[in-house]
Amino acid sequence: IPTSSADVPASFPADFLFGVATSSFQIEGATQVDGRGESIWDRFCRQPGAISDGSNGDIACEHFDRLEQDLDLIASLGVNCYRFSLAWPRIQPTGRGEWNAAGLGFYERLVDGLLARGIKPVATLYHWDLPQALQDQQGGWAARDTVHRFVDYARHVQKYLGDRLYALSTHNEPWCTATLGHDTGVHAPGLRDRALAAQVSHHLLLSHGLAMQAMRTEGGCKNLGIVLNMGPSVPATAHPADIAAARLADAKSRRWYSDPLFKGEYPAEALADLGAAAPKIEAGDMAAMRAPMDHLGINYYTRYVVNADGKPWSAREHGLPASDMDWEVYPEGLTDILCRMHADYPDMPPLYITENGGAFPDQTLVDGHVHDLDRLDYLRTHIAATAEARRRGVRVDGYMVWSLMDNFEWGFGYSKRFGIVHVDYETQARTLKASALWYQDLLRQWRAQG
Ligand code: PNW
Repeated sequence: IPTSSADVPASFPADFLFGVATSSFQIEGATQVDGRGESIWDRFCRQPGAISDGSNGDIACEHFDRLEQDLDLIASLGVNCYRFSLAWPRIQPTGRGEWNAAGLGFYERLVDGLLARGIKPVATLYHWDLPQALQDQQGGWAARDTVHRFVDYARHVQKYLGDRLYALSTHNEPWCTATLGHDTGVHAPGLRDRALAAQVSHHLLLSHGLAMQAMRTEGGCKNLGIVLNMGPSVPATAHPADIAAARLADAKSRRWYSDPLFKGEYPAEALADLGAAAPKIEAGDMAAMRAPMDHLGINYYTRYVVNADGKPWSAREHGLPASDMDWEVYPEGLTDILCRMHADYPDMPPLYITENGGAFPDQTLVDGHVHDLDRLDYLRTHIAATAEARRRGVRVDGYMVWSLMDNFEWGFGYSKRFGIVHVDYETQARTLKASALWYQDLLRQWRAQG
């Protein structure tokens, strides 16, 4: 096992956040326990063909029933923070009205268990598991009323849990909810309508801004923000058409979300591209989205190579290193995107890398160890890329590996493994992979010099 390069631990201050990340639907299971309501992902999984291996989240990693064991597992890694999400339908089964104390109780046990182990809880309110009732009754995020339902939910969590959370983010990757959920249809609720997706993105950003306001007033957690997925969009060739396409792709995916947050406007070229499919915006919406934030979470996996003809670009076909998702392994892209955000938005709060990691096929050897040297190398080079951005003056205050353990990878079911801990889905046994042992060792070295 290659050891961490000596200079990397020295690039991170003693108060840097080093953690691992998960989300509720991907690990919890127990979807019908303690009054949890149905979520749009429970329903989507039952749609034939929606999930490549035909699986669902009913059992997942049984994290709900293995909470104490998993808390010990997290602590054994030596991380100082843990990023997780709360399942809205556990806390409010139908997304309106009645609160389910037993549901919130689970997250209280999780948070208290982290604090008892000296680990900072970093929570996300919405990592895609919308109460199905809101979808059925009003079309979910397509309806403006869902914005207000989310604000109520955010206020409730802030009131009962906020003072115990180190950081609280509203949404995880609103681009995925809007585009994958409502335009390409590969995520729940599985719709394909470009105009609808644009309206959903507007409601997500608005719900973020209004929830920020409500949570400030409520008091509790004072470190509030949002999590966006991004990577550099680069032209496939030097042809002007490809260059223009890459610029537009960047405006439609990254700046569509970050411009409203920090400039109070949508990028003009993206609005022009949408034309009649542009969202309906009411007076005051853009100002609300710009609510001051205390952190911005960035999820980085790869760069995006863009062709003018819109054809998907395969890293593998180009002979480039790629993960099991066919996402190019490109650590420089992380430094680039962090520097780009720093340059674009002078008022930006401190950044956390809230997700970074890779799916790689399982390599279990006879001795029972998982020698995931590809993942180990991915993490090593991306942590070095984070150090490089810091060296160039970008304020990055945290880094969290996606993921703590193998889990339900959305449309791919259990066929893609992102964990630094291996999960045997027959026995639910957890085994630290080589990447986890390496991360443990890196954190040991980093603590030793602090
Ligand atoms: C993120 N894309 O999802 C999510 O936050 C995680 O829940 C997920 O497990 C992880 O990344 C790995 O996929 C994404 O198609 C899903 O560009 C798809 C895309 C990006 C992020």
